[in-house]
Amino acid sequence: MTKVKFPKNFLWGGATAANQLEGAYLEDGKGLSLPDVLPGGKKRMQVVNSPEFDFAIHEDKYFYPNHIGIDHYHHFKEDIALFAEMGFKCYRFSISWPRIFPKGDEIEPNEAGLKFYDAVIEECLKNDIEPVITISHYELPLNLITKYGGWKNKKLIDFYERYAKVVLERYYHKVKYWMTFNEINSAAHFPIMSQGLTKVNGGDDHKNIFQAWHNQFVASAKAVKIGHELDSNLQIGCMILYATTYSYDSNPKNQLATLKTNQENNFFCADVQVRGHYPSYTRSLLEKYDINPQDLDVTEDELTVLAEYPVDYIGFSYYMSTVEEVTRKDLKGSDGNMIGGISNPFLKSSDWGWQIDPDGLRIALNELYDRYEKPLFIVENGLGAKDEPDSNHYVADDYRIDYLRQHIIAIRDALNDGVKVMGYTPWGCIDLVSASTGEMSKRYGFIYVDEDDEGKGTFNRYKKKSFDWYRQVISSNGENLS
Ligand code: BGP
Repeated sequence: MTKVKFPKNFLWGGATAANQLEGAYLEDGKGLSLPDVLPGGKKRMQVVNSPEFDFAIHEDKYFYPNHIGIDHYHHFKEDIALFAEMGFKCYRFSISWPRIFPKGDEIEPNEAGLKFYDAVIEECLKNDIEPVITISHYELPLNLITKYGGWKNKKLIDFYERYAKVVLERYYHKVKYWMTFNEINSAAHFPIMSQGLTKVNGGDDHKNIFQAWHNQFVASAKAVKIGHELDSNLQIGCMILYATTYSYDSNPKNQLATLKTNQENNFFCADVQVRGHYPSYTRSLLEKYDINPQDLDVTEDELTVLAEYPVDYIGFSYYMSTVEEVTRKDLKGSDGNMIGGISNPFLKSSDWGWQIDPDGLRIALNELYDRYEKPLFIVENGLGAKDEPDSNHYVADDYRIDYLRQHIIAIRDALNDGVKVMGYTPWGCIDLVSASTGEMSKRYGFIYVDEDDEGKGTFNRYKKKSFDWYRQVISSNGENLS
């Protein structure tokens, strides 16, 4: 049998998020967002999880890297031209909610914010790049947290619906691919980024997390409704963080724990958003956290909306796999993308301790496609690494090329398994601020940005070795990976 190749219309590209690259945090009427109050540095999440965290800016104590990002707000034409030079078929970016609704609860949008995205989209189209938009990527207007308490408050459904309607109506005739919430499931262990919840405002109580999820599911379904009413061809997906999870051994206790962990961490949100109803195991999941279903505010009308407007495809991020072990206490733990786990003796880790596992991507693709039989879109993948530019600012990032090559081979093998994959957009196609640590030195890009962890540098852009490599991957439609 001949091997399956990448389909002709495969969406090769790259991915970013507004808060991590735009900067210009108060320009043209933008309001403050959650990432604007997240300090930079490895202790970022410790600060956010401390009982003293107050959602305010303390410039005397901290540096706030998202205020400047990589100044893409003023460099977007140059950046998109570089993406075009690599041959991008698509570019995944997010719209900053507080650029459009600075406080989140206004009636009228901020026209200057919309004008910026008019220009970004125009620039993509001019370069034959298909825009892929995330409506909400870890960027709640701060006011929706400080005044309303984040996503546990049902009022956010209406605010999100208004925002989604504005951007969908403005861009539906130019943008076909959308995602409603970035990594909606990450709240399982880390509700600050997607739900605006941390210890000080109820993030340590799982009842709030489940209520917030429900509100987000309803908001997401309403966005699908709006989009499909504008144009039934729009493709509106969910977006989940997927960490392939292995049982440490054949001990049935570990196997069972792995199954339960998969349900909670990887599948729960997608089950609701793809199938349009809560999965049967919701009962035991709520029981695990001592939540009485009656205490959640869920109406019949909302359940109808969920059933009527499931998503069209599954977008997901994949960086690493993890291991589950529940019977022993002596095993070494591992870092990871929000989810840690046990260290896997068969895998190497990145500089930040994320376990590198291309086979895990093939497994993820098979698991997701078997379960949902809907197209999959790998909208984040990549290696966060320390780059050392030479005196000409050139980075020979063979380690990144190797990581991406192995993952692209895994996608090709999954296509051969029968999985339908729409596209692949490696994360941080241009270096940007890390979400978890706020560091610039955790770089993913094909393009080096001269800027350090304190926001100092020329902000000049330089092509890395991986830039030419990826251009050749795209031009050969995934055939030439050497
Ligand atoms: C995902 C987020 C991104 C991104 C990426 C890499 O979880 O959707 O926003 O940042 O992870 O993570 P980090 O930036 O922490 O290395």
